[in-house]
Amino acid sequence: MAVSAQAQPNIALIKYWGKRDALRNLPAVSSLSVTLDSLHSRMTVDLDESLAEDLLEVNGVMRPDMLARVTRCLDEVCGPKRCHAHVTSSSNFPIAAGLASSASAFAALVVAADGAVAGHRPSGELARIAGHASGSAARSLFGGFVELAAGDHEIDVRQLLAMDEWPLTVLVAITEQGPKAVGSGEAMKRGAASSPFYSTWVVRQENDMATALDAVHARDFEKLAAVAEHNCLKMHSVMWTSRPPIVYWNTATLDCLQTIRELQAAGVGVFFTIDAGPQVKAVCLPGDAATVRAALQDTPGVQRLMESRLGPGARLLDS
Ligand code: 2P0
Repeated sequence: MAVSAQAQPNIALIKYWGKRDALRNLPAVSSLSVTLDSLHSRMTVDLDESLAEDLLEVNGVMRPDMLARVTRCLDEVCGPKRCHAHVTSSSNFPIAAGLASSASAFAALVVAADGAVAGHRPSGELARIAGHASGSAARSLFGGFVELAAGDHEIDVRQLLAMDEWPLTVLVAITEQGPKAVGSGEAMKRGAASSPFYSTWVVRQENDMATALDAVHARDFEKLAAVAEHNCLKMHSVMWTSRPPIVYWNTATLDCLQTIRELQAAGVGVFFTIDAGPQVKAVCLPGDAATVRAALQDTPGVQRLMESRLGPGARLLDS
């Protein structure tokens, strides 16, 4: 029987960048994110005894090149003796472009696969399994504000606030639609091996996490804004100082930052964050979202804007 699940991407406000253990895909640092609502990935897992191999279809196209990670993840959820699966995936936003498509895809995959074997695992356990496939996917198992605590041997993921406990709006300014030149796994490896800032990045992360956790619990937007922007720029400093350097930004990325600085100076409740890609995410107080939207729409190089409230975690869909 085919089982389907849906998950939304999450946007890290305190970033995951670097691995403690590449084999088990354990993050070097803790992270904090918000799960989105209107962007989503849907995954259907059909375990089928008549299949001779796993099949993966992404947005209507067979993708054998993306199959290995999916197969490993299915083995972990369903056990190595499972029959082969036909996996169908669709997303309503560009994939591999710094919009956390692997987060929503693998979060949806573990939930659908667990449903296919009636595993009934708790979300925390599914988060760990999703994290082995893609570090950020672990956070999309939960909605609202999510903390991922990186331990020496495992991760612990939990919801800090549900989506309606501190409603915020996220605007995503798309400045380039194509897939990125360097994947984040390779970029993290390069940063750890060659950036002189990497060790400082890792050491300082717990301070940023503590500040952000305080800000979230106090619903202190300005405090969260300051630490999130600082953390984002530190992560990009590690990328820029990697050898060879990794610069995901384009001129429109910088223009968006300038727009957000001008809005902040005018008292608008907004801050930016940028992931492994050129898109700018503007996190806004809901009452200010229309003003931010208008300003970003007028910013040169912005091709498209997507808007989302905070959303729930990964879940099964009725089949
Ligand atoms: C994050 N990113 O915290 C950071 C910020 C991108 C920039 O997690 O290698 O695709 O699969 O564990 O989860 C993107 O990395 O990396 C990411 P893998 P993933 O959202």
